[in-house]
Amino acid sequence: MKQLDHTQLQQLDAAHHLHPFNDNAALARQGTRILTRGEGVYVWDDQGNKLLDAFAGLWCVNIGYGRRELGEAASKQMTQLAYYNSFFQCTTEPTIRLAAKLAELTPGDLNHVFFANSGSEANDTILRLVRHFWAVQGHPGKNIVIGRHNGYHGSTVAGASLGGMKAMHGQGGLPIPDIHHIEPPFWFADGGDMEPEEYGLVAARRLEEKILELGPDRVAAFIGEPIMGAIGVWIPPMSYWPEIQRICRKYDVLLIADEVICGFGRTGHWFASEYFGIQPDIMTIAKGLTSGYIPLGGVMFGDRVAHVLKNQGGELAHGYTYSGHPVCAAVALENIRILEEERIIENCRTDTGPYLAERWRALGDHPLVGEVRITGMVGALELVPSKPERRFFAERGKVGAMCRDIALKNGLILRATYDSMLLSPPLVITREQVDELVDKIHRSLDETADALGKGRT
Ligand code: PXG
Repeated sequence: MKQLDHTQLQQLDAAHHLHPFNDNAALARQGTRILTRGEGVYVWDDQGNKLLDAFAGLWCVNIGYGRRELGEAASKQMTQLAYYNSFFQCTTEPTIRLAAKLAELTPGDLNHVFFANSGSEANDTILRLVRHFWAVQGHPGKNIVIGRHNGYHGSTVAGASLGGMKAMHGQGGLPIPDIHHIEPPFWFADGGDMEPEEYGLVAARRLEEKILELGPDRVAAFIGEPIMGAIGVWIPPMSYWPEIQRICRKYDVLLIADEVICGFGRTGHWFASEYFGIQPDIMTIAKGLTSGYIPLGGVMFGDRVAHVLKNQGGELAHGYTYSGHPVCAAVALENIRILEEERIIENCRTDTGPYLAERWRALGDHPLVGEVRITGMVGALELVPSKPERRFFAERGKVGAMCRDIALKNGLILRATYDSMLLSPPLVITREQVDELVDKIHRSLDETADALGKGRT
């Protein structure tokens, strides 16, 4: 292969590659960053910069970069049987083993999996199959799914429709019919004078109002991220999810937890549903399932839904060429083995997570930080114009982008949504690396404050 230097690669990228979630014209002018290697919590770019990835790629590299075992598992399976489908009365051993393992790991009676290749696809599967679930039982009109404004459930037609991102709805004529949205729980902006726990109940009861408005015989399911990730790590009060569950049960509405970000340890528990004390009927999984080493997503179904789909639905007219891909399944099994044997999630819950939380919370003293949010290893800092008011900057997103760029210059990858600085490091981060991360963000906050002419700590 011909050698290409940095500039040549950037030029080819600008000429031929449309990047997701980017202003592609601006990116082409600026030139994309080219990552070359990863080890633990660090990645390197082709300019030799070493960066602490406080975002685990895109919320997914839970076991950290550079684990040879996953490459070896993929290589072994590719050599033995690179592909076979799960259509036509067939499947493969890793696929079966993974299905059984997921049934064991996920809470309650989520004992059945349908494999997809991403979180978006998994949510497309859910939209079709929950409607099918009600239709085959004689309720074709019970087909509305309720999501939340500012929720994120992926970029496909169903995923983006279930999500509540206005900018996404604006591209492609979404949402599709029979999807409705309620306001999400975000105490910082919406809680007023209420205590967070009281506010959690108020926010959850918006679901009841919406169900009654639409009619319980029309509402098939409610979908939500246990913690809303992409919009800015909005962590609901503990009162929220149990109340949502109570309402779903009362009106026989299926409860769908989209655990694409939260699943596989992000909160210090295998699944956030356990942390919040709920038992969903359906769960979306992806990202941490393979720690991002290979694409894989899936839908976990509880016994009730799965039994109807199996016994009353006839042929399931749904599936992807790569549903249950043996190489992806082999990598997922190896990823789960590492998570279990190295007690990564347990360690995060009992040691490194609490340490990170303590150091992260201390950043709340900074004059720019109006709210600190964190659970396990997912968190955010809400940057504000003036404390202690809970108010956004007039021009939203400018300061967040500034802080993100300064952090990058300081060797730290952070994501900004508007002016929320988001945290989601690999779960294997050590205490020393937590110190490095927090020191770097502290310095970046100071430099951002300097640039804005504000005080520093
Ligand atoms: N559900 C949730 C909760 C997600 O966070 C998806 C579904 C879709 O998964 P796939 O694998 O199809 O991407 C996601 C993905 C961001 C960002 O800007 C977040 C995601 C994807 C892209 C960008 O934070 N999450």
